[in-house]
Amino acid sequence: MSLSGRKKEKFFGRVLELARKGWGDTHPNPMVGALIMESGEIVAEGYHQACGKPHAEVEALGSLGRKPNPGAIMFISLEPCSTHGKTPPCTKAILESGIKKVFVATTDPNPKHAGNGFDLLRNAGVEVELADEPTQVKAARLNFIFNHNIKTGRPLIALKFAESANGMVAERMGRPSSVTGKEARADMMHWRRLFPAICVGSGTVLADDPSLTSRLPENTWSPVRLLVDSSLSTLGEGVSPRKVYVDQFSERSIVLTTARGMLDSGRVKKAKEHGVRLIEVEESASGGVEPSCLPKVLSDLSLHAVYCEGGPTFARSLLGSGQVDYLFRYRSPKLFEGEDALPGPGLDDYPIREPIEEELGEDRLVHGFL
Ligand code: AOF
Ligand code: ZN
Repeated sequence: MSLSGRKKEKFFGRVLELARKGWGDTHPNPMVGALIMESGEIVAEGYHQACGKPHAEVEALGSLGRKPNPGAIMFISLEPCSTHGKTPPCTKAILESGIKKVFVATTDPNPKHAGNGFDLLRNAGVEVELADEPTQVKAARLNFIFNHNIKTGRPLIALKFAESANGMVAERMGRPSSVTGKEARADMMHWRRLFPAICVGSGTVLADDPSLTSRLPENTWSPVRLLVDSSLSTLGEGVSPRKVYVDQFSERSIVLTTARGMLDSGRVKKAKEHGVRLIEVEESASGGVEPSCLPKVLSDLSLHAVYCEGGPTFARSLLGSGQVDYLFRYRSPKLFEGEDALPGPGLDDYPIREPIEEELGEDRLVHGFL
């Protein structure tokens, strides 16, 4: 049975939708979706729910609950794995199922599998067809965190920044201004849910007392919250307890500080009282936390990616140290033209590679690699 281009597009669209059901839950694994089609109809679906759990292909075969009919076709958003990891190889499951035709959206960049899954299936007589170029690009981009991890062996550091049309962050220093509208803010919540960690500087914790959670209509979730605070100022005397230290997710808050911060016994004691963990890292030449410590801190905590937010000082220090792999740049049509307007980190100096542009209400988002 041959499938029309439109049908293929529809089924590839569906496996990508299924893959996205694992949004934020699969690290360090990729998000993957799979479906089984018989006589032009979808008869089973599955997706990878979490690392250590069955892969999408196995989920789809399991949900069918019987052997696929002769002529059944499988669509998968990623090349099936070919070796034993935490779970058995999907190529084996496909061969045992008797499925003779597989459509795949993109190859697995994991060197253990890249291309091997295709070879193994083809050598066993299974027809394998790769999606067209735009679908391949879309499917690969969905797993930009996994791809970065597997190719570089490093966590992915992303920076989010929202600015006015003339590159300002606030109308006035020390007073948070609303830069973007509700659509952009909802989008940020969605990205917060993808990343296993979020990171801000002490200035933001002091000025805004943010919760740094992902508040979505279906639930509120908290990434690991990394708070960069060289002198533990957020735990200072007279500072009322910040939300990140006392809310229901406080055990997910970790402060990155310096030897100087650790010398302040009163502040260290306060951290202990809140049950908040402190990690001592290197001090930069300017007396802050050295931004280049971030990849190691993340790796030590088994965090594969971080979503950095916060003010222009923090953003500038991260960008300046060359630590940012991926940028989310939100721009509002507003102009903050007053004399007191607070300038952003000068993002025009950081061109975005492979940009994706989105319209969010009145605002625009461009995101991509640096
Ligand atoms: C697939 N389908 O749903 C996923 C795949 O340790 P394991 O057994 O979970 O294997 C993890 C690797 O398998 C991961 O690094 C990636 O290359 C691939 N992920 N492959 O066929 C899936 N999640
Ligand atoms: Zn697999």
